[in-house]
Parts: sequence; structure tokens; C-alpha cells
Amino acid sequence: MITLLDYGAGNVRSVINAIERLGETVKVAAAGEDILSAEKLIFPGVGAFGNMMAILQAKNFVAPLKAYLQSDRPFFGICLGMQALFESSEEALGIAGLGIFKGTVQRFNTELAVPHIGWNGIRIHQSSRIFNGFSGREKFYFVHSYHIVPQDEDVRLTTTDYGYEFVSAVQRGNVIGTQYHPEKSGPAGLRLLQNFMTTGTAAQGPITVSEPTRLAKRIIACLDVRANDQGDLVVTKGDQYDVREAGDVRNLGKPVELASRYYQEGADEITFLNITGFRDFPLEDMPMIEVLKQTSKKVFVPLTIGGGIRNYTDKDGRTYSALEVADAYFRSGADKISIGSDAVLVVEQYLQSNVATGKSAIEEISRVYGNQAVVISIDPRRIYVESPDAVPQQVIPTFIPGPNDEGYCWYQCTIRGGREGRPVDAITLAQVCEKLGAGEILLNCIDRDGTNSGFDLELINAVKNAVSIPVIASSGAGCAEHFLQVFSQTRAESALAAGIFHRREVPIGEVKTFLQGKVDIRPLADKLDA
Ligand code: 1PR
Repeated sequence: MITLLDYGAGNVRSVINAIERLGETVKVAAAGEDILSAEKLIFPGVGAFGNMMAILQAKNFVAPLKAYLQSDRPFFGICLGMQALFESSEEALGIAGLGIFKGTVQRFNTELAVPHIGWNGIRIHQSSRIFNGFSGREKFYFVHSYHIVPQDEDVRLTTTDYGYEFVSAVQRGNVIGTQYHPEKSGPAGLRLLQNFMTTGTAAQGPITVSEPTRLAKRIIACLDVRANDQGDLVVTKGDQYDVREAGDVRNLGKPVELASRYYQEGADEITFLNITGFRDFPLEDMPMIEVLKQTSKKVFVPLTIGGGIRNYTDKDGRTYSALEVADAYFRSGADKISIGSDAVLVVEQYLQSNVATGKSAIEEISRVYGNQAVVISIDPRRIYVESPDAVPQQVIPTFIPGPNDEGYCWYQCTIRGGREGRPVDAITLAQVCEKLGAGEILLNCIDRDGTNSGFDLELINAVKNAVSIPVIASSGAGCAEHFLQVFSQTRAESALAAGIFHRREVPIGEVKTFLQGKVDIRPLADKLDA
């Protein structure tokens, strides 16, 4: 039996799913006595340091937690649940942590993008049972803006490089904490959790790795989901967003089954897009929420969900906010939500006054769940023009001339699944969304979607060079070489594909095998059997 400390500030669903997947039962601590009587305690922290400590105080969890930790019983703190063990954090000056370890929590001080998001490696400095069976080459999923700075070198369990070397896990006796999320780190993460939960696992390490650890480029599988004409929820795929063939919605499989397959094949992340979310409101169209719940029981890498995240008034006059829709998605196992059409309308409104209202879906959701949880999905279409100042939008020169030999183009944002073009361009949209609090851009391209002709590198460079948040390159992947192209000719952090994976033309494993040694990726060897 594992006792889970859920202080109610976010989604701990995936941690519970991971523990249950490994055959253990979970008891959620409801009172201090549950902590004191725990055999093994897991503390998955989410949210912000100050808020976490305030809730722990309000629930009278601090004293029992300290007593548990001081008695050196098995404890695993994840992310903020590890940071809580330290004396204080720059994130919440003046608020005391649990002080089990001497030292502080500090914000990343680097030129690199913060938060540090994605799969990075570890250097193992101590012998620990959680690394039983590990080679030291595994990568784990990180998402954080602050890192611990322990005073005592002896408690360092692992370190990781991101601009500089920081301590990414600690251990003293039976008290262990990792900055990375084992529940989102695929088979390696599950193995790590299992090692913690199994009494008597032999310790292993240290493992000396001399070269720096590197953040991996991510390969993302995308599932466009909608109901077909028979009312079944299916994964579909468009050609330049047209998902019908001979009048019927293309049916490429069942969402949960396909997502599980991609997880097994080594996808670093899975994205679901509810492509009719603009007309079917997600809180009335519950199947997507069920898809997410079922998927998060089987898939232990980050899950993003998009479609229909906006304010909505139903036929009885009840109003739902975009934040409520996002809440429902996060509670069902999503790590990130993605906003499409609504982001375009928000940006158009912003551009009229240059004033942020603080009330847009982007601002509200990022305030509650953090910037890293808000992805903006852009659906642009190329419009050719003859000169850079032909239109007020941001225009770029292009090496792919237009039908009338035009040498310039701009990228028109669309809404409602590409059905309606809007006056705002993709570069401006990305810039404004970053300002409003978005943490990542999912950059589709209607012209390339489903064509297998390669990513639109000009579009990706134009957007990536205009923002400092991560960009996911999407649309057009037709072979493994296209992934090398996008990672070597642009600075995109991730590449997403759909059609080639659904039709098994190029499996994820083939892409990764091809990239191995050319680009930093999460290796397929991370398929530890857990
Ligand atoms: O506008 O917030 O409700 O969100 C709707 C979401 O659904 C948006 O993110 C939008 O991109 C997506 N969407 C709407 N209609 C379609 C469609 O295809 N008719 N799909 C659609 C967009 C694009 C990609 C695709 C890549 C890779 N799918 O994500 O997976 O282009 O494809 P490829 O590798 O086969 O080329 P809202």
C-alpha cells in the first residue's frame, strides 16, 4: 500500500495511475494520521511553492510530515514534493519549507528557455535502489523553472545540465526526491517508481558519465479525433484539413488504442486534438474526457489535449469558462491543453488596444496551471504577395515562389479547423500569445498537412525566431529524413506527425533509429521492461 500526499492543488491522476499500473494500491492521505501510519509515502508536488506550503499548513500536514521524514521511513518527493524538503524557495520569499535538507530552491539563471521542459539525462552520484537496472543513459521528463541548491554535497543523488549543472535528485537514507517526473518518464520512470516501492531492491550506482546531459528533441504523435457519421469516436486524418474521403470521415483507428501503440513505440509525447471542438462543446461531448482518462492509465509520457477550449454558453443559458474546460481535461490526466481558434480571437482583440485584459483563456489557464501547461495550436495558410510591404501583416521572403512567381508570403491564421481565414498572421499570433502567458507553440501548416512533402521550414524559422518559448513543428512529415531536416535547419524543440504514424508508413522507432547519433533524442533503449 502506497500513501499518496495529495494536497489538492492539481492533477495527481498520472501518479496514481502509474502506481496502480505497477500493481500497488494507493491510499490518499486525508489527515495527519494517514501520514504517520504510512508504510511508504509519495508526495507529487504541483503548482507553486508558497501555495503548497500554505495548504500543507492549513491541512495540519506539516508536523506529521516532518515526523515521518525524521523517522527515515520510505519517502519519494516528486518535483515540488522534493523542493518542499528544503528550507526556502526564491519562488516564495519568507515562506519556510520543511527544512529536512539544508539549502534553498533557486530560479534557473540561464540564457536558455525557462521553464526547462522535456527529456534530459542524469548523472548518478550515489548508490541508490531506485536506479537498480539502469545504465545511466536514460532520460527523464522535466518541467520546472526552479531547482534545488543543497548545502550538503552528500545528499546529491543525481545532477543534470541545463545551461549549468544542477542537482536533479537527492537522497539521504530512505528519503528520496527527484525533480523529474517518473510518472511521465515512460518505462524508465515506471522502473524507478517500482524500485522505490519494492522492499529489498538492491542499490546500484554511482554511474559516471563524463559528457554533459542534453535536453532531447521530442517526437510527438498527434491524433485528430472526431465522431464519424455513424457516431463513433475515431482518429481521423486530413489532407490539408479535409478529413473526408468519398464523402466519409477517414477512420484510422481508435484513440486509446492508437495512443497506447505510440507510447509503446517510443513517442515522447502524445497530442489529442478534438477537431470538431469548435462546434461540439467538450463538456457536453464527454467521450474526449473518457478517452483522456483511459489513455492516462496506459500512457506514461506527457499528454496534451486541444479542441473547444473557450468560454461557452449552453442552450439553457449556463455559462462555462475556458478554465472550467481546462480543469476537466487536467483532472482527467492531461498535462497540457492546447488552444486553437480562441487564441486567434483573443489576439485580434489584444491587437486593437495593445492591452491584456487578464481574462483571456490563455491568461487564466496559465495563471492557475503554469505557462508550461498552455500550448497554442496555430493553423496557418500561406498567402503569396509581391512585396514585403504589400500587406500590414508580417511578411517573409520565400524560396518557394508563388503561382505568379511571387517572392514573398505571409501566414494567415485560421479558425474553426481551417474553415475561416482571419486577418492576423502566425508570427504575430505566436508573439502575442507568448506575452499573454502561453508556454509552447504547436505550429501546424494547412498547405503541408497530410502531403508527406516535409515541414514548412520557412514558417518554422519565422515563428521560432520571433519567440523564446518552445515550438513544435507540425504538418508534412513524410519520412525520417524530414525530422532530421527540421531539427538541423530550424531551432524547433519538437516535431509532430500524424499520417505516417497512423498508416504505419514510417513507425516512430524508425524515425528514432534514423536520428540516433545525429540529433539528441530520448533513445529507444529507454524501453526498460516495467
Ligand atoms: O480551434 O481550439 O477548437 O482546436 C481545434 C484543434 O483541432 C486545433 O488545434 C486544430 O489544429 C485542429 N484541427 C481542426 N480541424 C482539423 C482538421 O484537420 N480538419 N486538425 C484539425 C489539425 C493538424 C495537425 C496534424 C498535422 C500533422 N490537425 O495537428 O496532425 O498537420 O499531420 P501530418 O503529419 O499527417 O501531415 P480549437
